[in-house]
Amino acid sequence: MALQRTLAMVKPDAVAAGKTGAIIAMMEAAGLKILSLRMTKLSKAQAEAFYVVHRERGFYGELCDFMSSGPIVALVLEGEDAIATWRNLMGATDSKKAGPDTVRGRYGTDVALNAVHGSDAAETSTVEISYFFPAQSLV
Ligand code: FUP
Repeated sequence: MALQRTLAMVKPDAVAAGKTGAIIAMMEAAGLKILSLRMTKLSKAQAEAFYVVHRERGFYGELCDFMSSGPIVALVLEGEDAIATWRNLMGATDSKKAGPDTVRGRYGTDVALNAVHGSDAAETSTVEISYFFPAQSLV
């Protein structure tokens, strides 16, 4: 067990559907502590930069169009094994395969419109958090 931080995002589909509050309630119920949060709208260029590791994938263009299609809510979550805790709570990438008690199972539509994002490793979480939150903004 290790105290970790992770970047979480409520994606444009879930923000537009009015599920931000319900999703944040799931985070808190899982014991994840919110260190910071903010709503913003990514430009296409910002979405492309955030997902640059996927630039060779066939879905990259659609992913970046979707992620810049409306407001998102970015959060820094902290807790014991926060990265795995949040990813388990998110559920499978394809919302259709996600468990019924997961965020994607409840609020996602498919593999593209999947409601939430979470960092996948400690190294990426540091980079992803700094993308949205300057160090001094973390409570
Ligand atoms: P995850 O870590 O579960 O968010 O999934 P990935 O890092 O593999 O993918 C990042 C995002 O790319 C997903 F959230 C949605 C999008 N994606 C697709 O649109 N189609 C795919 O086949 C795979 C991923």
